[in-house]
Amino acid sequence: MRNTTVTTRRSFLGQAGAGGLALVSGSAWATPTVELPLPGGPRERALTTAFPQKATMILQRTRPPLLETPFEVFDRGVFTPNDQFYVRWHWAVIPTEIDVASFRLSVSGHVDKPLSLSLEDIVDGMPRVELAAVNQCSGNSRGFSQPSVPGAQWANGAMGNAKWMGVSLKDVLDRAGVKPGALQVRFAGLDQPVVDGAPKFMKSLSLDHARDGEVMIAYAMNGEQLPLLNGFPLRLVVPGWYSTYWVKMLDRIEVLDTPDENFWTRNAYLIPDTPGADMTPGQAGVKMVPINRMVPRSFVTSLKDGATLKAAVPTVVRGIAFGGSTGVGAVDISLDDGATWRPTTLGRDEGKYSFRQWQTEIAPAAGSVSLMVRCTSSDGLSQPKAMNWNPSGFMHNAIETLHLTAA
Ligand SMILES: Nc1nc2c(c(=O)[nH]1)N[C@H]1C(S)=C(S)[C@@H](COP(=O)(O)O)O[C@H]1N2
Ligand SMILES: [Mo]
Repeated sequence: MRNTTVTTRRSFLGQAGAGGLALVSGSAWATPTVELPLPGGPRERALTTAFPQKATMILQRTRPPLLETPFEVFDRGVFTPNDQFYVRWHWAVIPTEIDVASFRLSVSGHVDKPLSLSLEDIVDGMPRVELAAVNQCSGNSRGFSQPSVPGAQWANGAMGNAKWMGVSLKDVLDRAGVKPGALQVRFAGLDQPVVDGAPKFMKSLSLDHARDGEVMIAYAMNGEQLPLLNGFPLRLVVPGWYSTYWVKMLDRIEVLDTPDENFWTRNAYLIPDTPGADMTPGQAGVKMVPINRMVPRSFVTSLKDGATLKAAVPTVVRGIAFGGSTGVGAVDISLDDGATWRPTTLGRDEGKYSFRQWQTEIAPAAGSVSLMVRCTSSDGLSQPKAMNWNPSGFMHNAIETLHLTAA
């Protein structure tokens, strides 16, 4: 047994000994609010501290929980603290307690040797890997869709960056021995639908993707166990891909020799097969494909929209960016509605799938100022000026503009 807090069996046992966690604590709902102006939505949202292992979060929905990260958290550093990392579940039947001694991860299907792995087998018996990666919901920023679309009305806080620690999915699949003819690998967790017959949440990856050596089964984030609501004790991490594939409370891996026909892989999480997943509302005959790689994004974190700054005096502006499925090549800003752009200084590189901080100074003359920020990935992909639209509000990544006053 290794002697670290993160990985010893004792620390997992400690969690089980907590006696179970109510998903919502009894504390009062009368909470402060945060301004979250979305087109057509209420201007304000409730803040909550009622969820286990979570500090202040924006309450989008209680059951199943949808909790958004307050945006100012992203100004504090490139790693999003576990206790303010966003939360999203599809079904409300989520275990509130995991018995870490009896928990098993099964690997079955088209393999030579089906496996049933204990947490000890995984944590202490396999090579450890570590990787920083952004976890972003496909529908992050959906609340800005115009016309509006159904689904969680997220602003920009359905994303977070963590240093994930675990084992490589490839190592686990190699132990089981994938048989020739295998096509896909399907993942499922301990959560269950609320009504009989409703489709259990499951997602699949192609076999090649599952074996790329980067997809991992994580048991820790930012040096601690996963919070229950972020998938304790194990979750899939699919670097560079939207979080719908990052199955939480992972307890079942199936190797398939036929394409996965389950609802969540086949029918849900589809995007138009067009540049930027963009289409016109009501447009017919658009080919839909499963959502996959993320696209570049960047944000100002040190100033809020509507802020006033001193005219003609240098003000430091900083924020975060990510390249999507590859690294950040450059982050540029514009003070003239995108006519000209100038580079910012990038912060420390924590790896190509991580948030990266950027910083620069501006000293605008008195008057109103619009500040635009644009990330270009290391593959040369840039954020678009106009927001895309599709029926699920997926893959928003338009250039952000802050309206400021210099006085
Ligand atoms: N088991 C399970 N895993 C899941 C989901 C779920 O409903 N059940 N939702 C997925 C979606 S759509 C998102 S956006 C992420 C959210 O991860 P987080 O709650 O850790 O931020 O979990 C993914 N993994
Ligand atoms: Mo999501």
